[in-house]
Parts: sequence; structure tokens; C-alpha cells
Amino acid sequence: MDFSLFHRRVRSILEAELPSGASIVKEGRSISGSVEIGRTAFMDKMGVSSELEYKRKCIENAQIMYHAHIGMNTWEDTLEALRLLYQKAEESGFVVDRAGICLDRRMALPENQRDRIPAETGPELNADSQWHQLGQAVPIQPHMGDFMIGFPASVENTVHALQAGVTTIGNLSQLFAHEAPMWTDKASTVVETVKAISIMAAMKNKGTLVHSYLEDGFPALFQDCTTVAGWAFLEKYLVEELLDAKLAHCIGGLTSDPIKRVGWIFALHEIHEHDCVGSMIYGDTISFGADLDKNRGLVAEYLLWDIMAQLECPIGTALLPLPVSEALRIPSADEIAEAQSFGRRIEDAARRLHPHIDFNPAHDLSAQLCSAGKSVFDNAIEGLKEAGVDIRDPVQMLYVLKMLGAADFEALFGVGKLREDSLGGRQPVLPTDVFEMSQRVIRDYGHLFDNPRSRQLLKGRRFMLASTDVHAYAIMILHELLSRAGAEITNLGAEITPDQIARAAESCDPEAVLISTHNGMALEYARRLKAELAGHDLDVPVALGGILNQKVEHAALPVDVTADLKELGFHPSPKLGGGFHKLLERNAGSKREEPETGYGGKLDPAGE
Ligand code: B12
Repeated sequence: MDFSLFHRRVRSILEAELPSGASIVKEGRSISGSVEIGRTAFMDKMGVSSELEYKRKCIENAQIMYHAHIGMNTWEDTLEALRLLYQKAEESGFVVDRAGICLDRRMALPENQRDRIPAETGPELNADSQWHQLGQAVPIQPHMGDFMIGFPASVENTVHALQAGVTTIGNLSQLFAHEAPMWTDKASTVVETVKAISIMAAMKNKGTLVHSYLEDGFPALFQDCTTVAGWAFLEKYLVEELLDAKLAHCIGGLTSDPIKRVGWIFALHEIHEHDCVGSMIYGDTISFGADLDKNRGLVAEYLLWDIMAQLECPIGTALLPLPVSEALRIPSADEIAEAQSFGRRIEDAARRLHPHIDFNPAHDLSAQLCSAGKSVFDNAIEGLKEAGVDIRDPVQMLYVLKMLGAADFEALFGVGKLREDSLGGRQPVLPTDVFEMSQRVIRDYGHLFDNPRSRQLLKGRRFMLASTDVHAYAIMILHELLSRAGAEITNLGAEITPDQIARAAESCDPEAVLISTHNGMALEYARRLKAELAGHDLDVPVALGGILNQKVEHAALPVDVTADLKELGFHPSPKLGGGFHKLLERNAGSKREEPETGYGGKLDPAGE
């Protein structure tokens, strides 16, 4: 990576009008003076005054803590689901310690601006009474880790949550890779994030924990686990050294390999200098498929290792038995309760197995992660300092890192060998499981695109790619596959809004637009896109893939909108085969002679 180019980039990034970190920290700390942390029904039941106090007890007693992720379409439906979960747990004699409230992404914006963007999965909290219910509805400790810290509404949401008795609030990682649609002022998002973390820091002695789910941010896009470890060191430096708050790391959603899952627990314990208190560990979300029975087996496997890791190295982190519908849509209340009950059965097996397990491979992995990760951290601090960043100023540091992006961070500061091929970047020393998954998908579909017929059809065809939200892997894979067929790609990346697509289409004149969407807003987004394209007088075929559902008021779960998208004149292609093929055929038919073999049949090897 050309460091002089990097230095020039940093200089242009720092041209932004940024207030001093010290002034923002001071402001955050003064706000904390008027905030009183509430008490939740869970605190009363467990006789604690913060979740941290409870976690330390769990560490002492080798007690496994359990987490459920919950977020129905409305707050009322979510409350209902919490009550059902608590009732089922009571009936079956187990405790659900905490619940992660999966809010609608609209919550990222200040309250008076939330209806500017499409509704997505999860509830909104817009009334004080609703925030109050958060801690009082059932004795399950609320965890707020989505669209809180890291967004324009960081301060107002953090204050609401603390007053409701929520003491573990996140999600620093989301600052870097997630965006609040239609909100372009990234500098103010960073300022609000530093202010909110400063409020948490000022109340550290009352047990506040700043949650950061590593794979929700840049680490989801790093190809190398050693860069992920370096990033964990960096987040600890930012939150604990520069802002004096207590950081609780989370990982696991994009990690399938059991040795890596256990190794990360050991590594986080080292990175946090043996005073590691984890918020939660995500289940292995990327290995889920459409076969629900197989998914049950998967939950049993990762949970077994997660429990044994906590018995071997207790960090008070909560474990998440994922519902079997993970790959299909947000789960129902019954599916969440069923998974929790299933999880308890696995704990018995894990406690019997634990004394017989050889943890050395995981310790070796942890040692490699920590030593290479420390090098990545040192490279980053040194590199940023040399580029003119004030490495003691949290506002400058967070802003420059966000603007730099994951790919350049890894290319600049990673420890893997620099690649000479067109891919660029670095050869991963320890490839992440999600990166390997994406390479596997490319291998599985490669022959469909990388063959004479496809090249004849696709060479020089102009396609535009975009993801409506943070989910970036499908468009990365499409980019690679279409490039192999010789197509010309304009890849707008992730978190792209309808108006951005229309403007780009006007200047790039693509022959088709391929959109990936996952957040339960497919129809509302498509309607806005249709209006934007018409507004730019554009008539370009659009294919939408991913999870084609829409959050609706009258149902607790998002509904499939494939037919509605067709009615709008769009091409729903939830999978890599299907709609994409029809789009190609129509295009090929209109512009080129239809050869004998090939596309008449199915595109997709999985027989989609
Ligand atoms: C990885 C992941 C994440 C990562 C994304 C990392 C990244 N930077 O890409 C992280 C952790 C950041 C994340 C965040 C969120 N996620 Co998510 N995520 C997933 C997960 C586990 C895998 C998705 C994935 O990448 N698969 C691998 C790729 C290759 O496959 P794919 O995306 O399915 O695409 C394939 C096909 O669908 C198709 N395809 C896809 N797009 C297109 C487009 C075209 C044109 C074509 C032809 C084909 C096509 O081809 C691909 C290859 O086969 C899914 C669950 C699952 N197992 O599927 C949940 C899931 C999609 N996420 C979900 C949600 C709700 C979220 C959040 C809103 C949660 C929250 N409250 O914070 C946030 C999003 C916030 C935001 N800012 O947008 C839900 C969606 C629920 C719904 N719609 O009903 C899911 C289903 C999980 C769940 N069950 O709740 N997520």
C-alpha cells in the first residue's frame, strides 16, 4: 500500500471541521451528571445494581449466562415475545439472563427524523413509557447493542437506556461499518459516539459496559483473523485508554470453526489483560441453511464449545442458542424459547465433556492471534501518528479510522504478505471463516460464469451492484463472478440508498442494476427506488436478491414480498440463479443471437 497516498488521504480526511476530543469528552461527562441509572426487574430479582456485578458473580460461580436476541415488528409484539419467553423459561425451570433488543435501524436517527427512512426489522422505542417497560416488563436484563452508540442518536438513546436500567450498551463496531440511511454527516456521528461513550465512562463505577460486537463492524470485512485481533486491541485502546470506559467485546457470528470460537475467548482474555468481561458470544450465524433440523445440530455443536470455553476461561459472557430460522428471517417468540430450552440440554453435555477436552490447539491459536494482533495494533498506531493523526484524540482517531475503511486498514497495517495479483491487499495469515465462506460460494458458482457461453453473453455488459444495508458478501461474490465472465461492474458497495442508485445509474448507464437486500425493507425500498429512477427518467432492469421480505404493522414478523416486487416490474432473484438468469436471457435475446447450449437450463448448481 502506497503510504504517501495514505498520508495524503489522511490529510484530506482531517480537513473536516472536527471539535477536539477533550471538549467532547467534557461535554459527555457533564451530561452524565443529570443521568440516574434505573433499576430493572432483573436487578431486583438477582439483587444486583448492574449487569457487570451479575457477570462477575457468574465468573466466580462458573455459571453460564444465556442471551436471547429479540425484535419483532412492533414494540408491543416484542413485549409479548419477552413475556412468552419468560413464561416458558419459568415453566421449564431455567433462567434467560439477558435479551438483546434488535431495534429498527430508524432508531439510529434522532427521534424527529426517523420516518425519513424505510422501516426495517425490529421495533422502535419512541415514548418514555416504552423505554420504562424495557426494564420492567419481565426480569430479563435488557441489552441494547443495535443502533445505539455509534449513530447520530447515540446520546439520546444511551441516556434513555441508562435511565431504564440498561448498563450494557453498544455497539462501537457499528460506528465503522453501519450507516443511518440518508444521514451523510459522518463527523457528527463520531462526535455523538464519543459523547455517549464519555457518559458511560463517567458512570463506570456504577457498572456500565460499552459493548462492541467485533464482526458487526470492519472485522466482518477483514480477510485475516490477525487483523481482527489487531482491531480488538485498537478498540480497547480507544474505549479504555482514551475514553476511560469499560469495554465488553463480543464475537462469534461469523466464526464457525470451534477451535477459533474457543481461541477467541482465550485471546480476548489476554487482550483485556485478564480483566475481560464479555457482553455476549454470537452463535455461528453463517453456517445456517434452510434445513431446520440440520440447524439444530449446528446449534448443538457451537454451543457445546462455547460452554466449555466458558468453563475453561470464564469471562462472564452470555451465550446465544440461535433459533433454527436464522438464515430465513427474524425468529418468532416460540422459536427463540425453543432454542433457549435446547441450549440448556447442551450445557449438561458440555459440563461432562469439559474435563476431557484438550484446549491446546485453541491456546496456540490464541497466542498467534495476540502476537500478530499486537503487531497490527502497533502498525496502526505508528502509521496513523506518522500520517499526522493525534493518536490521543478519540474524535480524530474514530473519524479517520471510519473514513479509511476496512480494506485499506488491512492493506496498510495487516501482517499478511502483500499480494501481487489483481486482488491486491494481503494474503491472510489466518483467513476468517466468513472470508473462506465467500471464497467457497465463488468456487461453487464459478463454472456458471467462467465459461465460453457466459463470456460470450456477458463480456462488456455493464452491471451496477449495490447492497441496501450492511450485508456486503453477496455483492462481493457477484462482483467476482461477473468479472470472471468479462462484464463491466460498477460496485456502489453497501448501505446504498435509492437516490444514490438513481444518480449513479444516470451517470454510468448500466444495462441492469443488481441489488442485494436483507433487512426486511425490500418492498418499501423498491417503491422508493422506482420513484427515484422515474425521477431521473431511467428505465433499467433491476434484480433484487437476498432476503426479500418487508416489515409490516399488522404482523409480528416480516412478510415475503416477492410477488409485490414483480408487480413493481422488478426481478426478484433471492438466489444467484433464478431471476438473474431471466434478466440475462432477456438482455442477451434483445442484443445477441441465442446460442444452442447453456442458459436454457438452470444456472445455479444447487438446483435453485
Ligand atoms: C453475515 C450477516 C450479518 C453481518 C454482515 C457482515 C457484512 N459486512 O456483510 C452483520 C453481523 C454485520 C449483520 C448485521 C445485521 N443483520 Co445480518 N445476517 C448475516 C447472516 C448471518 C449471513 C448473511 C450473509 O452474508 N450470507 C452470505 C452471503 C454470501 O449469502 P446471502 O447474503 O444470503 O446471498 C446469497 C443469496 O441470497 C443470493 N443473493 C443475495 N443478494 C443477491 C442479489 C442478487 C442480484 C442476486 C442475483 C442474488 C443475491 O446470492 C448469495 C449467494 O448465494 C444472515 C443470516 C443467514 N445465515 O443468512 C443475517 C441476516 C440477514 N441479518 C439480519 C438482520 C436483521 C441484521 C441486522 C439489521 C441486525 C441488527 N439489528 O443489527 C444488521 C444490519 C444492520 C445494517 N446496518 O444493515 C436478518 C434479516 C432478517 C429478515 N429480513 O427477516 C438475518 C436473516 C438474520 C436473522 N435471522 O435475523 N448481519
